[in-house]
Parts: sequence; structure tokens; C-alpha cells
Amino acid sequence: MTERPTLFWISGSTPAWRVMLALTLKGVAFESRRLDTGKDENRQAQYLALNPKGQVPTPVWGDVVIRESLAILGWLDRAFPARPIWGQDAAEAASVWQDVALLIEDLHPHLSEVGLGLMRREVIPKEAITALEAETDAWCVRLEASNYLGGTAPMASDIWLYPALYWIGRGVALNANPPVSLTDFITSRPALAAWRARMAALPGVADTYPPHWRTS
Ligand SMILES: N[C@@H](CCC(=O)N[C@@H](CS)C(=O)NCC(=O)O)C(=O)O
Repeated sequence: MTERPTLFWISGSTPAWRVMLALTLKGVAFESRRLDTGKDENRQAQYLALNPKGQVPTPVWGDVVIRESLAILGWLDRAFPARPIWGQDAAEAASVWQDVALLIEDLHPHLSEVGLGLMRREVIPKEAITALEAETDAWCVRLEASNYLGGTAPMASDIWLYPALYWIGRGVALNANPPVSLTDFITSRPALAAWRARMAALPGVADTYPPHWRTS
């Protein structure tokens, strides 16, 4: 077994960012293997042997090779139990899972519709924005009551939400005339803005920001 896991990732991939964030928050040192999609590095036979879909993230640790970001977060907590991200006990674990399931079920469809629309520079239906705002506001109520969705420390729910929300900012940055209400999507929500700043200030988290977003 090699000492450190190796993480294969692509800059700007939300699932890969999620796993990098989990490794960072848990303080697990890892070898970073960024793949360049422009060079089809994720389509080479050697990588396809690890991940037949040619997708990221894929961590490799000795014989252990895992696909699917949520499964990876689950594995990480068992393989590296210090600084848990799925709660300290059974009840907390259920609560974190519940939040992750609800984020995927209730928030993700709206985030995807609006985020993808922005990325593709499409006209986004007003109802889609209203639905995203309503769902986001419901999560803000939670963040008004505690520092993190996970309570006093970030959990898998926070790890899921942090990169996902950057979709909106990234999409806005790519558009000449983005819908006005999306330009201050985070800053107009003080609890969300404070949470994101709190997350960003945790050791190493700022370094997980997709490198190519800094320049293009
Ligand atoms: N459900 C997977 C999704 C993985 C995924 O969609 N990865 C995308 C980047 S966001 C990818 O690797 N795309 C490269 C490709 O398909 O060529 C997970 O959560 O890990």
C-alpha cells in the first residue's frame, strides 16, 4: 500500500473538487494527478483501466480504486477516520446523509438547470431562477442557525454544497449579460456568503479552487 492516495482530477470538475476538498479538510495528504482533457488524458488506455468512463475523480490507494465522488467521500471517512465528514455517531451520520440526499434531490436540479444554462449562454427561464432562489433560501435558514450545515464543523453536506454553488459564479463570469439576480447570488444572502467565506478560510481550501478558472 502506497503511503498517500493519488487523486486523478480535472480542473473545474465539481465532483473532483468535492473529493479534493474532503481530502483537504480531513488533512489527508495526496498525490495530485491533474488530467488535461485538451490532450485527452482521461481517454488514454491507462486511465480507462482505472475509470472506464474516462471520468474524474478517481482516487487510487494501493489496490483500492474508486469512482463516484459520494462513494469516495464514504470511503475516505472509513480509510482515514480522523476528522470525520459523515458525523461522529449514528444519528449525526444519518443527519449528514439526509442533508446530502436533500441537496441532490431538491437543490441540484435547479443548480444544474441554471448553471448549465449560464455555461451554455442560453436564456434561462425566470421560473428556473425563482425555483433555485427559493431552494437556496431554504438552506440559508439553516446557515443562519449554525456555522456549517454539519453544525460546528463542515461535513459531507458542506463539501457537496461548496463547489456546487461556484457553478453560478462561474456561469455569470462567462456571460456578457447574465440575469441581474444571479450576479449577486451569494453576496445578497449574508448567511450563505458568511458560510462560504468560513469554508474558504479553512486551511488549504482556497488552494482547491479550479486553477484554470483563475486565468480564463
Ligand atoms: N457521478 C460522478 C460524475 C463524474 C463526472 O461527471 N465527471 C466529469 C467531470 S464533472 C468528467 O470526468 N468528465 C470528463 C469526461 O466525461 O470526458 C461523480 O460524482 O463522481
